[in-house]
Amino acid sequence: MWQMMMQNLAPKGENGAYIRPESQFRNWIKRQENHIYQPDEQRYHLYVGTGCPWAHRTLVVRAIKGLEATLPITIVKPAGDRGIWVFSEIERGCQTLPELYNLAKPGYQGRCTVPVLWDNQTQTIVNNESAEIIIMLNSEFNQFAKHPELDLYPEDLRAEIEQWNEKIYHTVNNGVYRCGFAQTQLAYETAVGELFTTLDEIDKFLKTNAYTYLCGDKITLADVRLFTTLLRFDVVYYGLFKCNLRRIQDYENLSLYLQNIYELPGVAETCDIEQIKQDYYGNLFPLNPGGIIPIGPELKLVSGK
Ligand SMILES: N[C@@H](CCC(=O)N[C@@H](CS)C(=O)NCC(=O)O)C(=O)O
Repeated sequence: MWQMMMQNLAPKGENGAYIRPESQFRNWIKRQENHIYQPDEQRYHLYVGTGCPWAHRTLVVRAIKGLEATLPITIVKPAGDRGIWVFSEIERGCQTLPELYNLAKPGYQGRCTVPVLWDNQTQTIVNNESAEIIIMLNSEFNQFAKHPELDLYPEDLRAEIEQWNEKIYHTVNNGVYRCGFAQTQLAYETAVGELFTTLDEIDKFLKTNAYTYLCGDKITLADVRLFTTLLRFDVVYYGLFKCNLRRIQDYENLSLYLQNIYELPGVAETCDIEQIKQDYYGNLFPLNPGGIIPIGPELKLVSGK
């Protein structure tokens, strides 16, 4: 029974390793003549879930670029018993996120994930891949942003940023899910090994280079992507996903790094530790059938809401 439930929650390959499905809406908002999706004030809408680290990336970039007035958001809630995201109030005639996906693409069969970048004008989903949404939010809305000067993806650092992204996506962002959703001992041990190899490496790297961020003294999209996973690490992944070789608190440099990003203006407001715990522990039934939410740990570094 556990295997049946896990298969529904987390598709796996032959060796029991978790395989994340590809996001399916991949259009781009561009400042370009005759392009269908032009940036504009309040033309687009962002759907996010508080627990979700991928959606959280978009909230962090929205906050540090100062795009709150330009891009309104709706927070969806997990309906644990059904394994889907639902709205607190009817939204565009829909009660659930799958209904919204169906509005965008009737008969849609894929996973109905957050974040969702919705276009009010054409009434469809522009993009549901966080890695791409944050690139658009960084560069395409500068005429409306409070901080247009802040470039999180500068040309001269792109190769370096992408190098970090590739490693961190596989071993850390998706790595924690590969630990938590593994369906064999070997798949789990492989994922844990890779996860902590990267964390050890980054901790050492920050120290050796006396860097505040992954690419030096300026925050980039690589940091945003790492941040949302690190924030959840000690409270959720360490326990629920069995990523328990070390905590982020045990890493001198990584914990300082996490704290520095948390303290950037606007970022703490996007972090709701209690809700994160609730969303994960309360809704991933096969991993925590009783739905009991642990009260700890006491966080030394991050005093979330
Ligand atoms: N690659 C996607 C992944 C998004 C994702 O997996 N979101 C999860 C929440 S953490 C979700 O909505 N899952 C619902 C489902 O798979 O049915 C992205 O980065 O945007």
